[in-house]
Amino acid sequence: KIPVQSRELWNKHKVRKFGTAEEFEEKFISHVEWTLARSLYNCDDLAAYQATSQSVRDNLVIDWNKTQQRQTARDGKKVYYLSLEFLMGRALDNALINMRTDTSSQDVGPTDETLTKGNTAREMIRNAMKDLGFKLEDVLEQEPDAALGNGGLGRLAACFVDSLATGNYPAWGYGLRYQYGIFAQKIIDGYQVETPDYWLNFSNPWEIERSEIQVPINFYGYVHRPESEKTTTSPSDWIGGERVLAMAHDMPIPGFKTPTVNNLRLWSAKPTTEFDFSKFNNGDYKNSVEQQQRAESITAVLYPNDNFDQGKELRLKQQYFWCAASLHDIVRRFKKNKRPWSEFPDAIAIQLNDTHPTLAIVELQRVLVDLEKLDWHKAWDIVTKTFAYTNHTVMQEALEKWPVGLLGHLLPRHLEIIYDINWFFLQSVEKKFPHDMDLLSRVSVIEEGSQERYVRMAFLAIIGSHKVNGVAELHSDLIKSTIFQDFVKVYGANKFTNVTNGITPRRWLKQANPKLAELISETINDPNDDYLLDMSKLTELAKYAEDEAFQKKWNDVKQFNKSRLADLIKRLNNGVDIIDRDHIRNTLFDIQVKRIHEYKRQQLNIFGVINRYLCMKEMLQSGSSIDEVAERYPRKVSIFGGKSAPGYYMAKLIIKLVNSVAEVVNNDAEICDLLKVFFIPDYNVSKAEIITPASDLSEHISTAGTEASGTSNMKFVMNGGLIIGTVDGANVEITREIGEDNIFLFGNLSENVEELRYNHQFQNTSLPEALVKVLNAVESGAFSPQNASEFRPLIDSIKHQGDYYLVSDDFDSYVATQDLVDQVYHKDKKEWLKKSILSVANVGFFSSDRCIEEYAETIWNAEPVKPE
Ligand code: GPU
Repeated sequence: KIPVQSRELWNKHKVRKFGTAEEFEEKFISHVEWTLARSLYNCDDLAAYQATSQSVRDNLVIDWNKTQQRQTARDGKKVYYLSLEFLMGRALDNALINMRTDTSSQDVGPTDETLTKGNTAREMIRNAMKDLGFKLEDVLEQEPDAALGNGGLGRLAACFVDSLATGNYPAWGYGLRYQYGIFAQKIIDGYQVETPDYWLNFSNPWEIERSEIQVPINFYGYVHRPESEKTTTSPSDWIGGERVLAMAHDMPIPGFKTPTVNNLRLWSAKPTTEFDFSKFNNGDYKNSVEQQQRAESITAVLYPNDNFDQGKELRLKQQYFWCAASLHDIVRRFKKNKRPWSEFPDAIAIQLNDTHPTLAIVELQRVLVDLEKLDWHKAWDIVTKTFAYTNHTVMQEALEKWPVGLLGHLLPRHLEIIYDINWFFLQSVEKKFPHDMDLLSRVSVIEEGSQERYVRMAFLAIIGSHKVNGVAELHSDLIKSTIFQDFVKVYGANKFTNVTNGITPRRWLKQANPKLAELISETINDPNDDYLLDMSKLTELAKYAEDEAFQKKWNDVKQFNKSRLADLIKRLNNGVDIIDRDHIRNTLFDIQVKRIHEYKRQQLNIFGVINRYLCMKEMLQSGSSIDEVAERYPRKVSIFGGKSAPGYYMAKLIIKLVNSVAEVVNNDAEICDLLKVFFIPDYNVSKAEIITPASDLSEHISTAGTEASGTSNMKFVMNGGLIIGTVDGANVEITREIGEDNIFLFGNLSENVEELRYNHQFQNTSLPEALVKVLNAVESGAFSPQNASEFRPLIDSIKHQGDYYLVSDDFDSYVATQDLVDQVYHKDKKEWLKKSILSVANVGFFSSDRCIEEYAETIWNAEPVKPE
């Protein structure tokens, strides 16, 4: 504590944010000299990126400190978002956009008042950088993505922390600081090759290492119960066997147009400083040191699976390490206020992003019972009022379950607690539904298999939470009628709710699509971009949907973005330009970028492309002119991108097929560049920022009932792209919001999926003619002349293995809908542009700000802490 008489001196030297270009320049240069120990003579783009980031970070840290003080003083309910993945992407441009504040009472930092009219903090820095000899765009390119996530689930967490800060919620994210994020994808000879993601190679200016915050975490060992304590529900001692330290790294999360800067705390594993002297004395110094170094492996790498549970011990270790460290932190902060334990759920809400943090439920129960000596039932009441759980999938292979043996070995005390939680739960079920043994075994946290018993993490998460939510309406209905049906019976339907996903318009509109953002703010007369906080303002655009002058401007923006993507593709294609720039306005950019998964059906897309190609060739063979072909199959570029899990054979084969088709189609002179195919390697957040604004059409074509929500569908719509999609996930609500005239829906509905699958298994279903031709071409080696059988497994899955994802059932309707897309795009541009404008006008619902407000009101009961 600083003595009162010293405080005056502190205040005299109070740190200040930069507010003007000149102040920024001064900061920048001092960081070049002092932080980087460089100078005018050796400051390259990378150094400029680092000095800029350090300068911006200085501003953020001032607000970060004030925010934390304010939130502590106000003592409102705090929200903790636990996620094993935060797919943040780059931070600098986002910080520049969010930096401007509205409050003129802030004596420092760029505000609407200190900036020239219509200017932004980003513009100010751009100009300053130019004066310093740099181009902002080139400097921004230096930043590696923070790629601590696989796909939608991780990106959702990133959008959420942005909206939490923007909405001034006292909220922290908790995650892991992986040394390697999701692997970098290289495409070699058409195959995916994984290489490590060295994102921390150069120092990371966006993290603040809190070396003073180190939490000891135990694994293994055994449980000791004092003689006086007879049962497992009474306080017990867990004598841990292995100990590592969790060290905190904080990332400041700035809100948009608010001085609120929240915290994302990521843990990394370090060896303890306790030394094993017995080993040392045995002369086993080297071994002892090596064992300690292994601690670091816990946070070495992100598991690269999406929608799939692999069940590896190290993954379970990661989960406990992270849950235990985060809870320790949360409990420590709560205890400072000396409030009674019963008020814990009034002070704290913890949201579980999928089942990955389910052990936090067990850990809090352990802390309360074993360490704080609370009565079991009082403790459990606190636990269940604190947690809420978000489910992101209904697919069996993605639902986490851990072998009892493995869990009990790693966490012996936790397994006891899980058994007790289950025992009390089953007792309550038995009371409500006497003698229903089937029900008891169906809802038990323990799955009794013939071989091994498993802990079902989703069931544990439901039992330990007061709310369970799905991520889109259809999905939230589906979890109630399928995987969690029995729990609806046990708890009633009110425990289950829906919060439809959202995305942050700051990154996905303003940052990714500056031209569109500019056109919007100019058109709706909103020079300070307030629409980014209140997306209902976008409905103003509807007035101009058929305005020809406006349509032209709208289209010009799209063409600009398409050129930007074409440049990227050229660069990724070793400088070879496959897109004819003279015809770019009449070339439909058809994009599917997301993780490669059979359920997402990239195979349906590429089969559609092959069909188109075969039809074009057929026309030519039967004597049609190229103009006639172009009339029927107008210009199109089919763009794919996405990573496959390294061990996912079928997904990798799909990638190879796309690349093989590209090779043939792109080099077929006969079709005169009317069709092009490209696979964008290493799809990530920063590439998505270029790709998304450039789409005319994007594909969201999962088998109905399999995609919980999807979020890239929202991003594409927000950028004026139209969608071809199935009646699945958030596509349903997108249709409702933007109107069914403005989306191209096709395919079977989720209620028919079961029957269709049954038919494939037990009926002789025939394949559509067009699909047969496609499969025959693939089988003949048309795209793999050296190895005709290469794609056999893909064909077999449809022809002989029950076509689980119903590619054949949706094929004809997919192709017909693609024909309709061509019709509108090429024959009725005005209609197309109208659809595009109306889509953006009505996309407001899908802002993650709305989504966070719903969580706050219906699940957390938390309120914003507004800055004065
Ligand atoms: N999702 Br489960 C992932 O990205 N990874 C996962 O392991 C699981 C779900 C996705 C869903 O597939 C997607 O539909 C949803 O939009 C997203 O989570 C966010 O809720």
